[in-house]
Amino acid sequence: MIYYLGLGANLGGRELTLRRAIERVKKIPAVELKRVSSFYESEPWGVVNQPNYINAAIKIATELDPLDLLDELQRIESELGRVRREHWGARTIDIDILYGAEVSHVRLTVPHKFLFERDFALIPLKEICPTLDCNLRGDKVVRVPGSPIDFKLKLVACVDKGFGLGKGGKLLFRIPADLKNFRRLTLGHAIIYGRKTLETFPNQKPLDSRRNIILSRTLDGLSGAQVVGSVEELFNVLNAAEDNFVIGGEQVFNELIAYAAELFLTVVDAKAQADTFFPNVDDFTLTDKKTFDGFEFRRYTR
Ligand code: A4P
Ligand code: MG
Repeated sequence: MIYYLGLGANLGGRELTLRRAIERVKKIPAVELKRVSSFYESEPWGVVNQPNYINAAIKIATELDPLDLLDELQRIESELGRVRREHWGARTIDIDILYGAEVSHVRLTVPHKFLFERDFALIPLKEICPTLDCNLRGDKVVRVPGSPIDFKLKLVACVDKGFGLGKGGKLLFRIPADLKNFRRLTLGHAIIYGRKTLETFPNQKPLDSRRNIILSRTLDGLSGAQVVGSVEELFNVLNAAEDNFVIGGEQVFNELIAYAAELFLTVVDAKAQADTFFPNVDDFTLTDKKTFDGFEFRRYTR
């Protein structure tokens, strides 16, 4: 089942709270985070004497019963709220189920009962659900920086026909034209990868002429690379003005694909015995394809 959630914060570090809430939704078992909107600022709707809000929408796929999903979202609200209550004395995050399979229950109504009266909810929702049919009221809702999608992450991988990535800690293929293309794409930019991918590099050393960022909970530090222990930390060190390439492996792709703007896939016309796979790309559109003998370069965008 697909659901679109609306998030809002109006106290404290609003952008950070939203990013944390999104990461927590991503970690709910049986929930797959598919897509994240930009962040938008607006004046409080329906209430006065409150600071401005920042709102966002996210798309998830889940097998959870919608009431169990609501329980999980309320748990996240109280976890993030509880930390803040000491400082601010108020709840600082709202997570509503905006849209998706219809629900009519005393605890839950989907679509959200005020969805179509609130531009602050509709504008981010429409960004990630372009087929939504709605009329805006013309309220002032301004796109602001701070969303993880601002980093325009680009995922790069070489896969087989079944989107297999590797086997036994090694890449499936070493195609000179693909390696050349990878170098051309990433040179001079930031590359983000996991510890297992580091181990596939020559001498297990960071790659030259690129800003190397390793996402790892276990690695302490490494010369020639910056190690970050979480996605939250990654977003604190990334620069939205830079090109940020995510280069693997499976776990890192799974962590970051929902935040990605583009995918660059080399698809080899062969079927290998892979044990790691690139995530599902259903939420992207194939926008460019160049076919060569035995492989093709594909570019997907949102
Ligand atoms: N509930 C029923 N349907 C839903 C649904 N689709 N999603 C029930 C989530 N919850 C749903 O919500 C109260 C009860 O609604 C829940 O226990 C659930 O069983 P709550 O979040 O505990 O309380 P609340 O925040 O007072 O209600 P609500 O409706 O979420 O608040 P609002 O209406 O979202 O108001 N202005 C701007 N610009 N941006 C904002 O984000 N937000 C609010 C909060 C006011 N003004 C705003 C914004
Ligand atoms: Mg709510």
